Amino acid sequence: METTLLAVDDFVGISFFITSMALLAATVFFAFERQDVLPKWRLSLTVMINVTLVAFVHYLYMRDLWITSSSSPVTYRYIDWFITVPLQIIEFYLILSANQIVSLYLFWRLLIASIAMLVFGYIGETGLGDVMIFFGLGMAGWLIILYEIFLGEASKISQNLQSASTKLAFSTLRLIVTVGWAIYPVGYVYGYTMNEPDMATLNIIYNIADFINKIAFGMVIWYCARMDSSVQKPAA
Ligand SMILES: *C/C=C(C)/C=C/C=C(C)/C=C/C1=C(C)CCCC1(C)C
Repeated sequence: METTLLAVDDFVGISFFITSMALLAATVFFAFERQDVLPKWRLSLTVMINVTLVAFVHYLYMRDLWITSSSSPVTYRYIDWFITVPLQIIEFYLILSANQIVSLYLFWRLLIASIAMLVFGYIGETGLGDVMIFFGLGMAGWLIILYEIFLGEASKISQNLQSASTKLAFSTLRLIVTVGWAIYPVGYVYGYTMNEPDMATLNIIYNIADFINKIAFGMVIWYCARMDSSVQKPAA
């Protein structure tokens, strides 16, 4: 039956709803917690507040588009990603540079690789270019990021980190960018290489991925910031 409300069996719509509410809760949480950490972590938390807030607003639009028309909100989705993914990638730079001087070239390499990954993904998903060729180009962008954080300059800098909490933040976020981010290309391949493009499954997979990669990513930064801040507080 045609409905403009969330239907009980609309599992894609339900997944949009759950992720949107979780993003709202995460935004409020990070905003309050920001006051209670050492100043050097505050910029990282401010960036996370932006990530979850911008994503929350996009989820309201994506959710409505899906619930009212069952169409895949690909443009809203990519506008969200174009804002939030570079912000998350910048977190690596912020975390490293809170403790030592880091070259600005590293910042630009990470930024450009993440934007390239998304531009190619958008071209592939919207049919502006061949779906598999542009998938491959998008994969190359992600692999450049992985190279940078596992073998390149970012990884070398992280080996010299003195602070245990910063070390933990770097290595856990790196794990999220490897395992958590891998969910997206899996969704893409599943969504577009079936006999019929499967937009319901694609959107459920992307919604789960966004839940993990935005909220857990922020929680890792928050946890490490708190750990650092409580260690350095004078005893009461
Ligand atoms: C908050 C949103 C996040 C963290 C989105 C991340 C998106 C990706 C890691 C997308 C990756 C893709 C590839 C690696 C290949 C091409 C297709 C994409 C864009 C889905």
